[in-house]
This record gives sequence, structure tokens and C-alpha cells, in this order.
Amino acid sequence: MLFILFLLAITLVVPISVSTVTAKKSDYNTIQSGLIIDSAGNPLTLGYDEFGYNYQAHIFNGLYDDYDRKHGGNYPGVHLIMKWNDAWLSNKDHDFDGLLDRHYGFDSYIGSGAWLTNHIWGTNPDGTHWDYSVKIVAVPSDAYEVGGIWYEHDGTEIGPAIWGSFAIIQEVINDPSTGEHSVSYLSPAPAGFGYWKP
Ligand SMILES: [Ca+2]
Repeated sequence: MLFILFLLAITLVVPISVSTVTAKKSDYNTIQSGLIIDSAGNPLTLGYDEFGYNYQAHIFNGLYDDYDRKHGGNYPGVHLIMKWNDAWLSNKDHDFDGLLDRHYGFDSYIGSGAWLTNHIWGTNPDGTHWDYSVKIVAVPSDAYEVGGIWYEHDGTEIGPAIWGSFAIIQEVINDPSTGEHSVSYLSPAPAGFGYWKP
């Protein structure tokens, strides 16, 4: 069931155009303020929402099909836990555009120290359980890419490129239906997230 390799979930707060009239009482808005919205224009709330997002806690725990903030999809019964840090998707809105900030304090994700994990699992037709997990980091500003692989400035491999500015640093697959039980990728560079802080 490794179709999932091509379907890594991303945290989703789709930008929409909105005119937020906000008195700047502080340097940022919080989820508690009720002034930060989702793609449908609904205010984000504290705790888990109906899809499985807890933006305040930087976690999604729900069905894979719901990560796009729409119920249902092509992978019923597949579960997903995503975790991310504040650089990936903040729980605050510093620029008062009504959206949670991405790569706050940086022009882009590159060099921001952003990271995301996905843990995805489900049941095979034969009743066995498969699971897949992956760690993804934004590459440092002095990284370079050759042939779809990101490298540190000193030539140390970071990992396969994904979504442009990111690299996969660790990937683990367990699937009894195919006999796969392996760390399918482990970066030669440190796989701990602290290493990637700017
Ligand atoms: Ca914002």
C-alpha cells in the first residue's frame, strides 16, 4: 500500500482573500482571538476541530482523507498523524492577514528550520496492518540540489527533494503484505530536528 508515498499530507490552511479589520492591540493575533480563519472562512478554534487539526498544538490526528479539511476521499480507513513546528505553520498571525503564518521571520521556507512529520497507517486487504512514517525538513539557506537530492554546503547529503524547498531526512515502512520492514531512507546528515534550526 505504498501509494501513500506520493500522497504525503501537508498542513492546510488555504490562503483566501479576506479583509480583516483588526486593531493592532498586540504584535500578533492568536487562535483564541477568533480572527484567524480556515479556507472556508470559519474561525479556527482551540483544541481539535472536526477534521483532526489542532493548530494551537501543531498536530493533526485524524483520517488521511480529512487532511484537506474535507470529509471523505479515496483512502477510507487510513489514519494520519502530522506534527509540525512553528516555522512550518505557526499558531499565530503576525502579519494580520487572518491566516496562520508560514516560515515566520523568513522570506521563504529555506533556512527557516521548518519541519513536518507524517505517520500514516491502515489495513491491507489481507487484514495485516501497514504503516509509514516520514520526516521532512526545510533545507538550510546554503544547501544545494543536484539530481533531486539536497546537499549541505560541505557536500553531506541531506535527502531527496520534495516540494521544492524541503528534503526527506527519514522514511520508515512496515508492510507485512509486501514483506517490507525497513528504514527506507535515513539521511547521512543528522535526522534530529534540532540540527536544522537556523
Ligand atoms: Ca498571517
